[in-house]
Amino acid sequence: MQEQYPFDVDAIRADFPILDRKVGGDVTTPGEGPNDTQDLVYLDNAATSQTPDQVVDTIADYYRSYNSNVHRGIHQVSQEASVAYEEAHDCVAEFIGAEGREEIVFTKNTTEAENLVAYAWGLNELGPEDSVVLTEMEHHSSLVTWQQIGKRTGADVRYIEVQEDGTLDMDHAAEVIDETTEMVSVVHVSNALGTINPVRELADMAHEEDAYVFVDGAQSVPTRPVDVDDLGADFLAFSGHKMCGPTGIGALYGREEILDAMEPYLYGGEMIRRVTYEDSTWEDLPWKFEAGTPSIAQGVAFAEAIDYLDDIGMENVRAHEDLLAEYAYEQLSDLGGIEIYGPSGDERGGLVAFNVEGVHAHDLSSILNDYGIAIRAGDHCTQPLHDKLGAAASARASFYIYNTVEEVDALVDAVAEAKELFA
Ligand code: C6P
Repeated sequence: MQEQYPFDVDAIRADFPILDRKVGGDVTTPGEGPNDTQDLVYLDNAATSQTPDQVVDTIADYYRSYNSNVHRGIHQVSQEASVAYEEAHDCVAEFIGAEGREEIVFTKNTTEAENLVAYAWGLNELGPEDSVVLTEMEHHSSLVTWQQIGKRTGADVRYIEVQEDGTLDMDHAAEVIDETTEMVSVVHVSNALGTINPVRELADMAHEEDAYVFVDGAQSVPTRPVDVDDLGADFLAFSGHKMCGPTGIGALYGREEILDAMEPYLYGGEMIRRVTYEDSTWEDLPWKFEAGTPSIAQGVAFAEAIDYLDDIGMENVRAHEDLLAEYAYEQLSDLGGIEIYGPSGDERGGLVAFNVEGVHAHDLSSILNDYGIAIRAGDHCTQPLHDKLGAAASARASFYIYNTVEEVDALVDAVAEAKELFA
């Protein structure tokens, strides 16, 4: 099967020792399950991807060799940590086509990046005469955040409708984005529907009205080439843990002149230039937005994860995602009695959310767990969208660089068994 892949998947798998472990469906101390006999089939990558040895080694090397606080010490070890941490910003900038490190703020994750802009920009700039436009498929990290900022500022929060086929109603977008709109916040690839949204088209509409565009890249940056200029993004947020990096680190891209004009989000050490008892001034970008001791090891390892993906090539990552998602879509459709959410073909990213007639998604996930197959079941932090779909929950398989066609077959076989069981 290897020849059908855009890169050597066996070689990639060798970098992820966790993929060799066995599981048995029990909740136990890690590695001590009494029934751990099944191969782990990890299809929960949209929640968190696995971490290659290269990234794990980078974290260990940091703690073993140059662990120190950044931007504070004159001593050599602190200088080494500072250089590595700063260069990690350059690496992220280059990966998404930003101008430089000034435009990259390290955050805890996508959620924190969304909150940073909502608080530092939204609370200061929005009022009752303004509107913020989201889509009905936004993740809670954007939806709840702007909803609450709307309540506090009086700004109207509007939603572009999702159509039957899981794509956005662009006529409706043209209606709701108007002269009152100050921000359009859109998820690039939906974590629930898999839909790849026409961000550039939405950005052009937004910019026509002098509104900013915030792109939630949590599912797109890990899985395809993303360039902020091509997208027309003023802001872009993503998380390291969904792209071979560690947890606790993510990035906010912001256009330099916008970040420059924004108030800080968190106050404290690291982000100031001069402090008196009466007042304070702020450090240069991006440090103005990175108060306190940052996640240094995670930041350095984030850059290593990006190097790892760059070596594979993001076009190849996308091709691999497409191959597995299309195959899974076809095979699950062929089973019958399965509702698959979101569009098929070109407009879908590398995940498939579905429900089996008569089987609750949690039951399905639990049965798959007995076969060693890890998927996600729930509302995927998109409750209003699930209300609209008329489903309390859905099952979701999501793929990454180390997944194989055989693993999709294992998923489909286990879903077929579950169908039989509940028939
Ligand atoms: N989605 C999923 O299983 P954080 O948790 O901050 O790293 O990412 C938040 C987030 C924002 N936007 C989108 C589109 C996302 O998919 C996520 C995370 C996970 O789908 C956890 S709910």
